Amino acid sequence: MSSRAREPDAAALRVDYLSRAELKSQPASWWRGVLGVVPFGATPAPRTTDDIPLVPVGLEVLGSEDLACEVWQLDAALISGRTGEVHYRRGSEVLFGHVMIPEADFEATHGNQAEKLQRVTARAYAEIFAALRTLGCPHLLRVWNYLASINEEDALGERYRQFNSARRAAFLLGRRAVEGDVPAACALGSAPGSPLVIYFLASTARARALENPRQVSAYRYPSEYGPASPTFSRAAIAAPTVGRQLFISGTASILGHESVHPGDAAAQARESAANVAALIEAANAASTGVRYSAEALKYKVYVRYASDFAAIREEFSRHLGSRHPITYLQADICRRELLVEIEAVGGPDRVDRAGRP
Ligand code: 3EB
Repeated sequence: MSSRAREPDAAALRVDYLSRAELKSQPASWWRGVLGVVPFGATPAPRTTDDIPLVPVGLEVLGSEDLACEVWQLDAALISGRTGEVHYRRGSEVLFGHVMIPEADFEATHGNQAEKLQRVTARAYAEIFAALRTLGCPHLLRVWNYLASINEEDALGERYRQFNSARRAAFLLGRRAVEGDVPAACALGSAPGSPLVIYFLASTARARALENPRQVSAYRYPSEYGPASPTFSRAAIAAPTVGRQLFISGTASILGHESVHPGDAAAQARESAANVAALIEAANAASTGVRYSAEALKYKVYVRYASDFAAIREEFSRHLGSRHPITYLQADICRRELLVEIEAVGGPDRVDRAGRP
């Protein structure tokens, strides 16, 4: 027996992608259930009531702006607040938060000017971990990282690699795992001079981390990709109390640990879609009583060059299904040869009664 319903005891966390016009037309009663809004695109951010987090990532939208605003919602009584640098809004089991710190705040007064990305990253993660401790919501489920000029090199090396060193050190300092039980994540490049922006979902219950059998775990990447491995899992399944949503991390054209199909955006999109399929299969193998499918997920795609947008969209329409919401954004990907990256989130599309506790 199965039904389309969510589990009856779960406060349903969900995401929707709306246009600015749709956002503007919502009544106050709707806004009460909003955890946070991430408005992509160049036009001015929509006004939210003052206490709903609005995350200014600042990436450009490619194609239609109909799905430009990412809106996280929870069917529960929500409260907002700020602790340290973290703005948040939460229900009893789930918290949405963000930090935004300009690198200019960390202009070295002495020593190496290039250290500022590492210092700002250390500070942002220390703020997040302190907030999660204070708020009693310790388990990071999903983290979105946006940093300026991600592929630029300075005296300390490529900025993404510097970010990885600082992120891993911050996890260790916060007494957190750096392998295995680590959050799903993505890390994308924003425009030069943009602040470091991190937003995240955390919960009172531990998520289940998943890896992709087609890829080496990112936390075990060899040192040719930088002195410290990235700290993220390939996907995470939220606890039953949150609704068992599947969060697929930023997923690119990587097999093993190597980038494949350099210079071919369409082939990279196909390989990324195959990696997403492998993760859905891994999620189903790890779950009893629920079933995930590509059709029930919502997607965000990051495209390095706008000139590849049409070819990439064509591939994802074919491999994921054209009926499904995909928001396309222009962003730099964390390895220079990668032209596209895709992430996904969604609840199980089938809950078997037998699987319920
Ligand atoms: C990769 O698989 C591509 O550093 O948080 C994907 C997802 C990527 C997350 C991160 C990086 C991150 O290595 C890049």
